[in-house]
Amino acid sequence: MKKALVTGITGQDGYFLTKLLLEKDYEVHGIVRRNSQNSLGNLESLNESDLQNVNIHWGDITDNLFIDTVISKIKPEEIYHLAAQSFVGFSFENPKFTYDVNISGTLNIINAVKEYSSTSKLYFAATSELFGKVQEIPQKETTPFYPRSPYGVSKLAGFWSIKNYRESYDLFMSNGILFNHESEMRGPEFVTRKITLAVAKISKGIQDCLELGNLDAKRDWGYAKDYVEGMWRILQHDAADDFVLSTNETHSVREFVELAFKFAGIEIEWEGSGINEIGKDVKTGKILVKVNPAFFRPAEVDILIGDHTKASSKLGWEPKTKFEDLVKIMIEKDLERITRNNM
Ligand code: NAP
Ligand code: F7E
Repeated sequence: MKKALVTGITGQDGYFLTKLLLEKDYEVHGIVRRNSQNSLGNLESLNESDLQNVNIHWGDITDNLFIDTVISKIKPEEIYHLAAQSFVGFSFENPKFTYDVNISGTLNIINAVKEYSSTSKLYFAATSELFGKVQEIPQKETTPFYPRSPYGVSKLAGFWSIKNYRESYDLFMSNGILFNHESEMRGPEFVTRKITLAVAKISKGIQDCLELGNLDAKRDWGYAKDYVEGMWRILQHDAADDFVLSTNETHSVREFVELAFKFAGIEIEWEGSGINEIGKDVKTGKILVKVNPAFFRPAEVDILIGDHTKASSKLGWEPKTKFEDLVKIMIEKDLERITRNNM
């Protein structure tokens, strides 16, 4: 039985990756930081038998003694390093914290592999935020980086640390440059889930209006379940390397909003522009969407669209879920949750 260690196991990707690894008969170990509720986050949505098969190690990735101990004890065949302060907006307000977790925390993992478990294969969760102010459309592995946030900068340090350790010490360390991937397990502060939660509540009459920032931002949005399959394939490849995973399509926040309302049975139309733009219910004329500049970022990533040709040809990876299906999955799950909680 192969052993895998997952950092960030309580997050969105941690949930889907754990399910995948258990299906593939791995012995799964996960790092969870202590919290006052002893909460296992998204892992609590696993069925009971799956949850019992996950070995939890309580600790923080910024604690190098803890990381050294865990990695030297388990010596996993595969390590998926997903833990991060992953919210771009928050990184502008808390850059030092973001650097501590995303840079020092990542260095702790990389260095522990070098010192105590050099045969472990390591996956690092890099990101399309490395491309930031894009230098090329679409973005692929050779596109120059131009991060636009403390989060992006921190992930750039992680990306290059992986590459540097790989080249310096001949270690199997790979970067997954993943474009946005979303799901019903997505944190509520990210724009897709913020939209589907609000639309579900609005359609059930328990919220009046949805306030958003930049409606024109465009993202290459895929489904997280498809992307964790790509992470696994990256570590099964015969050599460590860097791979873009994307859908190769881009859509605006505005399009996401329209579709989410459509799947909840509400047609909206837009009026005005800039901070005065509003989205109205076509039938009732009620204002359902407003722009709130509080959600603008000091520097924005205007457009992301990937090119996953390398992952397709070398790993046989393809995203399976189309944009419309992703929005439908998310809104249906939030409608179900809201209905259940109301009853
Ligand atoms: P997420 O839902 O925010 O999960 C982040 C995970 O990291 C959570 O389990 C969190 O634990 C954990 N964590 C944060 N700080 C930690 C610390 N100091 N010590 C231990 N654990 C810590 O993120 P995600 O969407 O699953 O993304 C997974 C990874 O991929 C992240 O590194 C993210 O930056 C990267 N990424 C995500 C996307 C995307 O679109 N989702 C795209 C590209 C790259 P708590 O539950 O305790 O908060
Ligand atoms: O923003 C705009 C916002 O916070 C998407 C992380 O997983 O993907 C994610 O980062 C866009 C931005 O994700 C609101 O300005 C408008 O342009 O959902 P987001 P993100 O910043 O793209 C990358 C690949 C990662 O690596 C990250 O870890 O939507 N936007 N109005 C808004 N965004 C939010 N959050 N809230 C709004 O009200």
